[in-house]
Amino acid sequence: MNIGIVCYPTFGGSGVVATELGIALANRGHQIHFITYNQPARLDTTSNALHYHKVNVEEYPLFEYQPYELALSTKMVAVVLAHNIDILHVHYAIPHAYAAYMAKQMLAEKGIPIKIVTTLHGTDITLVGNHPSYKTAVTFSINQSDVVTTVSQSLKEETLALFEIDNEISVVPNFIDFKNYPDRKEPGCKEEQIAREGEFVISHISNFRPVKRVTDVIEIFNRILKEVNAKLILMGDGPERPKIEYMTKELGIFHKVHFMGNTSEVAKILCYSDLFLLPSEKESFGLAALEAMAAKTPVISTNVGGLPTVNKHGYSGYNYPIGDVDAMAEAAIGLVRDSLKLPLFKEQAKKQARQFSIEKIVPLYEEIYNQLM
Ligand code: GMT
Repeated sequence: MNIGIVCYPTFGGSGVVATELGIALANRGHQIHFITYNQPARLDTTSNALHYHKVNVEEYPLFEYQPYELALSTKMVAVVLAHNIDILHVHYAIPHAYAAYMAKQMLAEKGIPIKIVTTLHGTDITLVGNHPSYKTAVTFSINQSDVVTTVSQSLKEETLALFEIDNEISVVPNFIDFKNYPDRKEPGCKEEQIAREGEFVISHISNFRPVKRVTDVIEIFNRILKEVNAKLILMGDGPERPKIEYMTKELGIFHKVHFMGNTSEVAKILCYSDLFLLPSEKESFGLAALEAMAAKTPVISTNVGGLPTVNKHGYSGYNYPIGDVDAMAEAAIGLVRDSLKLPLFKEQAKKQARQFSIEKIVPLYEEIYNQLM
C-alpha cells in the first residue's frame, strides 16, 4: 500500500509513534510518505520505502499567523497525486485531521477517492482540542474521518465525553520496538558514562510543559536524595526547563541533576536507569513510561489516563494520585533500597511492556488499512 503519514516532526510522543509506525510499515513492504514541515526527529530516509515531503509555508508580511493548514492540505493533494497514495494517516487532530478533510474534498473534485485515518493522541483532545477556539472544527474533522483511533481506552472515553462524536472509535495502543532496547549487559549500555559508583540512576523524559509536572519530578528526587545516593537524568526540553534548573539550584541539588536536552539516545540512557518518574497531570497513554519499561526500568507515575494500563501498580512500578509526591518518593526509596525487589521489578517492567510489542500492534493498523481498501 502507499500510505501518507502526517505528524508533528518533533520529539513529542505523537511524532515518535507516527515515525516508528511508518518505519515498521516500510519494513512490512509498504511505501510510506511522511508529510510534515521538518524531517521527523527519529526518521532515517535511507530506505527506498520511506519518503519525506516538506510542507513549505510561504511567509507574507500581511499574515500575523502563517496559514499552515492551507500549505499542508495543498501538499497532501500533491503527494497523493504524485505517488498514488491510498490512505492518509494523520496523527494528532489539530490541524492534521482538518487539513486532511480539505485535501480529501479537493481530490474528490478530481475524481480521486482517498481514505483518512485519524489517530488521536492526547492533548489534541484533553487540552488543546477542547478549547472553544478549536472545538467545533476538531469535532467536525473527527466525525468526517473514515476511521478514528485513540491510543488508549481512557482517551476514547474522554473523547466521547468531551465531543459530540457520531463516528466509531477504535483503540490501538502505542507500541515499542524491543530491538531498540538492549538489556543492561549488552554492549552500548555503559552505566559508568553517566553515574558514579553507588549512585542510583533516576530518569525522566518530557517536553517540559506544565502538564508533565516536572516540578514534582524534582520534589520526588529531592526526597529520594535525602535517603539514598542518586542522580537524576532529565531528557527533553520545553518551556519549564529554566524554572526547573532554577528550582534545582535553590534546593542545592543542581550538581545531582543532568539536563540532557532533546536527545535521540533515549534507549541508551534508559537502559542504565534504575527508576523512571512520570508524575503527569494528564497522560493519554504514557509512551515515555513504556519506553522506560522496555529498557527494564520500573516506573513511578500518576494514575491518570492510560497510565494504569501501561504501568501496573505493584508489578512494573507504582502509580499514585496527581501531586502525591510523598507517596511517590516513599515508593521510589523503598524500591531502590530493596535489593530483591528492584531486580524483580526491572524484569517485570520489561514483561509488562511486551504487551505493547511492535509485532502485536502494527498489524492492528494494517488490518484497519485493509478494511478501508
Ligand atoms: O504530551 C506529550 O508528550 C506530547 C503528546 C503528543 O501528542 O506529542 O503526547 C501524547 O501522545 C503520546 C503518544 O501517543 C502519549 O503517549 C502521551 O501520553 C500523550 N500526552 C498526553 O496525553 C499529555
